Amino acid sequence: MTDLVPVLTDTWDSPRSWRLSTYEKHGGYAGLKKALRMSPGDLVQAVKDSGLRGRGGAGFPAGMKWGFLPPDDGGPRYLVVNADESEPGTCKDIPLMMASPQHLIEGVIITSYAIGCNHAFIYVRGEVLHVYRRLLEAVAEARRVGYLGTDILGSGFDLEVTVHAGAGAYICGEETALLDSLEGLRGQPRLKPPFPAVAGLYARPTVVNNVETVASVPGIVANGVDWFTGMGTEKSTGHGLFSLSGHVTRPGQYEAPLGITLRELLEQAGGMRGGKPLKFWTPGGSSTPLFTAEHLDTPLDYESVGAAGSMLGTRALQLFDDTVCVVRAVSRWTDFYAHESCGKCTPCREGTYWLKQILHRIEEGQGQDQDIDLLLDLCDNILGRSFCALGDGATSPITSSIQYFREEYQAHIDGHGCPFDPSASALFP
Ligand code: L3W
Ligand code: SF4
Repeated sequence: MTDLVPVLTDTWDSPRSWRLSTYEKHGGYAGLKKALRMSPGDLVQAVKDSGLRGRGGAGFPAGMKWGFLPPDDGGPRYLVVNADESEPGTCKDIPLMMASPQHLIEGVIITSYAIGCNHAFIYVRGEVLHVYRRLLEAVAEARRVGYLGTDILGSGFDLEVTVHAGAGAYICGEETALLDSLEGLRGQPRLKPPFPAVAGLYARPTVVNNVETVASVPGIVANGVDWFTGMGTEKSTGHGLFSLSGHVTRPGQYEAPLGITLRELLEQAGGMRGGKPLKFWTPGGSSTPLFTAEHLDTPLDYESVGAAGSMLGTRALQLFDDTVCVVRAVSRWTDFYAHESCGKCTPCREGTYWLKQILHRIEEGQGQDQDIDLLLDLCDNILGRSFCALGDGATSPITSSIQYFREEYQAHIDGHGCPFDPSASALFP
């Protein structure tokens, strides 16, 4: 049995957990004090050695990304924290910023020091004004005691942090669309390369990292690389937030070493709600191919989930019992992708709209015999041909649900409508 490891979540149950004083009482800012005695190069090397991988979905090694920055040319370089959490089911960064914003702020200061940045940005999803306000307050608290501003703790290092609220578009979580949005442009992905590490915000070298990635840095510095690599697996090291939602007895955040299984997490979360059987689930939000009950023992690390045909993504585990119609669930997600498609490229702009129309007609009992293959053909023409990951992600729930539940699609077509009782499930009514 793998135990939970409260690292980022260690203060969440404390009264006024978001206060700097609470964070410091639990050992907060020990990492920064240690980091400022190290050289920036040694810090980058420590994060490389820790194996910390990006917690925003792609799992790219964080230290390697930092190491991609070109040598200092005297001009500015930036850290941009991607706090635009919007992936369906993904709900880890927002609770983290609400419950313990200083974890993130300390991570921002250490990361900025390591990469030579004097102005960092936190780009927060537009709809979550409460998070925006909490971060503004946390930045002000950190500044009051000298963790931000000029000559931080007498080190000679200066840092300003700007918290920026977006306007509420899923595409602005794509790192280059986020940068365009931050520059005041319409948020649409840029062609890569150049990657942000080379030409990012205002065309300057920029590290874009997810909230949880940056918040994991203080622990690595304070406790050491061996502490971090002692958790997880050889290639998926450390701890991570697993967000359980849907038909589960105790939904919420479960912080555990990477490589834990859903079966083990479910034991902590009181099992499936009402003891009903698990029908399907997402390992990392709706952009990752669905899993079924046969994957309950798949270790939730990048390699094992990949080998089983999906992606670890954001570890947003959405669980659905057998009252849920998979066509309806997939159709709802497809509505989301069609709505959020930024319109820049044809396969995604047109394709997601077509997918949505076909799924709606299947749901409404007007599906045609060739529709299942038509969906697969459309997905085949979107996957790998879209400009960014949004188009690819839109195909994942469709192709995987047809792989596991083709007969359920066929039943909608043969029976001229949905065979499920929509009132039986509280989800996707
Ligand atoms: C410099 C190179 N940098 C790669 C950097 C790149 C980026 C990172 C990962 O998609 C995934 C997507 C969604 N020189 C580099 C380099 N980089 N090669 O590494 O890049 P990439 O292209 O692998 O992924 P991405 O575009 O960042 C993110 C998946 O996440 N996802 C979405 C989650 C949504 C949220 C949310 O709402 N918060 O996280 C869920 O699974 O499908 O595969 O920084 O610059 N040679
Ligand atoms: Fe925009 Fe979709 Fe193309 Fe991405 S894949 S650039 S979201 S239209």
